[in-house]
Amino acid sequence: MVRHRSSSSSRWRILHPSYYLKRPRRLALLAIAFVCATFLVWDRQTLAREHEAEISKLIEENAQLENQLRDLIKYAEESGKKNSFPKKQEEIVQRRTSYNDAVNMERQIKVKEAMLHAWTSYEKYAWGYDELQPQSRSGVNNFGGLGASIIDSLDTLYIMGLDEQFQKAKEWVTNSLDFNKDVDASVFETTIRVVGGLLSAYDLSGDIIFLQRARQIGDRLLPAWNTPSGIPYNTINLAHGNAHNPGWTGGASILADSGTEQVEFIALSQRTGDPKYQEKVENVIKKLHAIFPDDGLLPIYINPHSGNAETYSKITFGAMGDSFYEYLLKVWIQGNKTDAVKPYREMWEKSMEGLKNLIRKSKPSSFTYITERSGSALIDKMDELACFAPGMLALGAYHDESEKGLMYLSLAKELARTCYNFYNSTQTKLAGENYIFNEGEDMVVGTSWNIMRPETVESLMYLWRITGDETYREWGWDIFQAFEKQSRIDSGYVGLRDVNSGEKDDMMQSFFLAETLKYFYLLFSPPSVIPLDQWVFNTEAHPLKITTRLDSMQMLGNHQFGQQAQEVKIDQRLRGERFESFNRIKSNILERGKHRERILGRKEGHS
Ligand code: DMJ
Repeated sequence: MVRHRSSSSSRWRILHPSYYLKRPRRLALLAIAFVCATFLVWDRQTLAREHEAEISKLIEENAQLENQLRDLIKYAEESGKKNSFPKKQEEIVQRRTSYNDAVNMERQIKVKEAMLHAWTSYEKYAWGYDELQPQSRSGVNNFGGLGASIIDSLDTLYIMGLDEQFQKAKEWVTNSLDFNKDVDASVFETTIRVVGGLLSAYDLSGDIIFLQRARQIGDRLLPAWNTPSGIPYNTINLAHGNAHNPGWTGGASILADSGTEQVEFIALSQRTGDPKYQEKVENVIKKLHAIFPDDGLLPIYINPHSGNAETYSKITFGAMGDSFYEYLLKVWIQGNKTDAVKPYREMWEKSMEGLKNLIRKSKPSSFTYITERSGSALIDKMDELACFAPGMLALGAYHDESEKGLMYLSLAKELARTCYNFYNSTQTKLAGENYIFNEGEDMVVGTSWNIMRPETVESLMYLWRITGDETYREWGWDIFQAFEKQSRIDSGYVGLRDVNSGEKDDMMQSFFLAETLKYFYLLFSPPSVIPLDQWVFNTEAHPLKITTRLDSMQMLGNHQFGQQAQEVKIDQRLRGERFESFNRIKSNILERGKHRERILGRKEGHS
């Protein structure tokens, strides 16, 4: 025991300074060991620093190479312009964006954060209502009390990967959504927001509850088409099914309100196997085809009894006309461009010929704009709503590899420049509701409010995807920043009463979440996120899968074997297709996430 204690105390002696003072050689050895260790650590740090410098040099070189590659692609595009059709250009964009694109990734994240802010504000102050009034921090029902903001947001949440929020919205749709409302609802608004939103959620997630719900509301809307001509009444009581037109139209049906249900109701038939929805809405187009003028431009009022156009009413690509023209093109795309849907494309092309006659140039800056027509007189006024047209033209070009397609694309580019200037020319950098074109002063704001509409951003998204020109993304970023500056408040996003004074209103429109923020997000995403050759967006920006179209007879045949069986069959087919494309989208998003982490990791390493 004694021996043990003494050996252990002798071991600890080496830690005492007096031990070394008595042994100078050991002290010297210790000093040398200390110097060597310090040198080693210092050397490793130097190595790490050199390594970092090398990495940043490599990143720089990589960026230079990317620039060179972009120039080369641009050069190839320029030199092959005559034969380079939009589709090929989208492939170029695809390749290009697979390279490091940190700026757009950061922008995409900012947009996602904006969506989260809008959504959580709605969740906190207006859950279950149609829309949020951010200043009063309360909800309001403008669309029959169907929770329009929730349904309009489903696909945006899904695409942005906001899974928790999507699940909560789905639970609400499953357990709380009630269509049995004794209120007059707009057939058009309910179709594009609710039917469209639910079908898109179904196509994206594959969850049958969304299809069931879409079918329930579709059934409640159907009586609106029971008119002598088949042109629908635009308002319907959701509980009782009695339909009529609003008093202010003088009994007429509105062109856009009657010709913008085709994409949704055709999709509903295709997915349920029940032809009744598609028959009602296609009959409308047949009736309009019968009165279609040579220039393809219809007045905004149609008589639901005679089926004739009210020729006293104006012709416009803005309010009340707009999406009728959009759907002629989109039904053709949705139907896989087959013979069954060819008449839609033909009608659309006719309308585009008519559109050319409405085109004028401003003075002095030569901005291309779309006039309105009353009788034979052209009115030099353009709605911001008409800024969907550049996107529509570009989409038409994307699906038409001919000289005509290039003409559409070139008109689209000119109009997009005008629409961007609607934003860029105001004090707040947000566009007014419409513009008057006066000789000598280009454009001046007419109606001065901005309700955070999506049309310009929508067109920028199409144009960027189809041409690969980064200018469209830069313009979009300018507009996004203006919304952040002018419209964002603690409790959501609001519109402006006046785009020059910046005075705010008290409304967060559901289309801000459905469309404006979704199109911003897609503008900064690679084109593989909801690719244009596989999806078609309804007019409320709800993407629907392009599927091989069954005609009514095929559906009826299938129907006899049992509606439920057909639903399951179609559901399985769609699920297969969805799986395939969503696996692609998901892996793309995952890849981008990893890429971003790597970049951020590098950045942190540098600071
Ligand atoms: C949306 O409801 C749709 O885009 C519709 O086609 C036009 N109006 C709003 C957005 O501005």
